[in-house]
This record gives sequence, structure tokens and C-alpha cells, in this order.
Amino acid sequence: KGTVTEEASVKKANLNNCSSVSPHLKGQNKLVFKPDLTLEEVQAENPEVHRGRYHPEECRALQRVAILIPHRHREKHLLYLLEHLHPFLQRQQLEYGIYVIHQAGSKKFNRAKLLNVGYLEALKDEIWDCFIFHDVDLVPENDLNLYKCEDQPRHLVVGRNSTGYRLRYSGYFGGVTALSREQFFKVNGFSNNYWGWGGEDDDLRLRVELHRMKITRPLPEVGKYTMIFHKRDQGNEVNVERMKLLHQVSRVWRTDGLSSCDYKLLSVDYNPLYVNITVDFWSGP
Ligand code: UD2
Ligand code: MN
Repeated sequence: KGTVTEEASVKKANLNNCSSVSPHLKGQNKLVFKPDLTLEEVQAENPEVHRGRYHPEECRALQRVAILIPHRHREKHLLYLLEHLHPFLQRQQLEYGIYVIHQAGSKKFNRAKLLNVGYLEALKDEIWDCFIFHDVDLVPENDLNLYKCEDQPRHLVVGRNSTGYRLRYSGYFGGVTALSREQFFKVNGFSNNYWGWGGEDDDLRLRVELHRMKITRPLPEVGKYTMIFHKRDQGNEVNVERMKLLHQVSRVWRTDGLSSCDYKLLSVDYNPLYVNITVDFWSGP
């Protein structure tokens, strides 16, 4: 008679693959944001999530997906996102882990570099197949918007409440994107040089296009998000260098990215609903 862990791994090995369309999907959902929501309540609603991770028991997930969320001083937004994202991903029958990458200190915010850190650190836990780069304030409204990777990079936000659910401009690649481990590695990740607001998403689009990949999107009625209202944060002022940086992508992508991402890792905490990675950056304005 085998041990409990042997039985568990035999059980996992014998599972059938999950079907390509999960039976639990509900489509468009009306989002409610309760003003007095607490982390304890969200934890109680998600007893099957441990150390930020989940896998379906009834079948073998098609992909292992890491959700990477850049963060500083947006605790309430994070709470709402966790509340909605866990059940959303579970309805999609994915194996997933949620990582929050927190920038310590009060230097200019660097969203792109935080996401590079998330990719590098998450791969120390697990060889994730797919990475979702996710703003903390964007909540998906429709679970037919699948959080998995395809043979081309995907932009999952077609529209959001504040812009009448229309694409902001052609080529727009901000908010929430999905790239496989290989796709992101091939473009050397994000640039590390965008401090403050703007440009880093266009830079990633240019990297993707330089590698002759083609961005795909869900249908407009599926790629719908609610952005929780906010003002521009302190420490994330508009980056006036961004146009200059965008002109040099083809020259610098090889040396500026995952391959040159240096950071001071302050802590990795395995909380029940997410892994919190806190980093400090040396350089920057
Ligand atoms: C847009 C893009 C975003 C990014 C940004 C320019 C959409 C829907 N989103 O967002 O992907 O390209 O422009 O940089 O088009 N954050 C913090 N703390 C801070 C500052 C930022 O946590 O102090 C994080 C947080 O995850 C936030 C994200 O960075 O969602 C983007 O910052 P934003 O929400 O202020 O910028 P926004 O809404 O214009
Ligand atoms: Mn925002």
C-alpha cells in the first residue's frame, strides 16, 4: 500500500486532460466591488488555493499559467482583483499561480522591470508554460476571455468601461497581455529603462513585431474589463523620455531586458492567495 503522497501523484498522472472548453464558464459577469471587503473573506472563499496556487482536481490542466501583477500602494485594487481572479481562473480549469511584484521605496515606478523580475522569480518555483502580465486595477468581466497562451502573443484587453470598451489605438498592447515562456524569452522580455508612466507597453509590442510575431485579441464582447477608478500615482509621473526610448528598440532589445535585469530581492512571501515578491532597484531617476 502506497503512501498518501504516492497515491496523490498516481491520481494526478491518471487524470484525463481538461477539455478545451471548460464546462464551468459563465460568460459575461456583473462585477460588484464591496467597499468593506477584507482579505480574510477572500481567503475564506478560496479554500483550495494554497501559496497562491491552484490546480483542478477533476482533470489535468492544459497549461500552467503564472499571473504577474506589478504593484505599489494599490492594496484595495489588489484585494478586488484577487477576489475576482481566483474564481475566474478556476472556472477556466487552469493550473495557476498568482505573483505580486512589489516595488519597495519611493523611486519612480518601473512596471516593465517589475514584470521581468516576476518572470525570472516565478520560474524558480515552476516551469510555467504561460505568463499573464496584469495591471492590478483591471478586472476581467467575461470568463470566455481565456488566460492561456497561444502560438502568438495575446492582448487580452480589447476595451474597458472608461473608454466605452473600445480599443484605445491600433497596436495598443497595455493592461493585460499573455505570452508563453518561449515568446517572452525570445524578445528578451520588457525593457528595464522605462521609469514612470507610459511607453513600456509599446516597447514590448515593437519587440514582438521585430520577431515577426503577430498579436491576437479576443472578440470585443469577450475582451471586456472594468478598470477600478484611480488617479495617476505619486512616483509614476509621465515618462518624458518614452518617445526617445521607443526609437531605439531595434538597436537595444538584445542587451536591455531579461538578460540585464538586475534587482535587489528583499523578500518572497508565500501568502495563502498570492506570492509576494518585494524588490528594490538600484538605478533609475
Ligand atoms: C496604462 C496601461 C498599463 C501601462 C500604463 C503605462 C491600460 C489599461 N493600462 O495604465 O498597462 O502600460 O498605462 O505605464 O491601458 N502601479 C502600481 N502603483 C503605482 C503605479 C502603478 O501598482 O504607483 C501598477 C498597477 O498594477 C497599475 C499599473 O502599474 O495598474 C499601471 O499604472 P496605472 O494604472 O497608473 O496606469 P494606466 O491606468 O494609465
Ligand atoms: Mn490603471
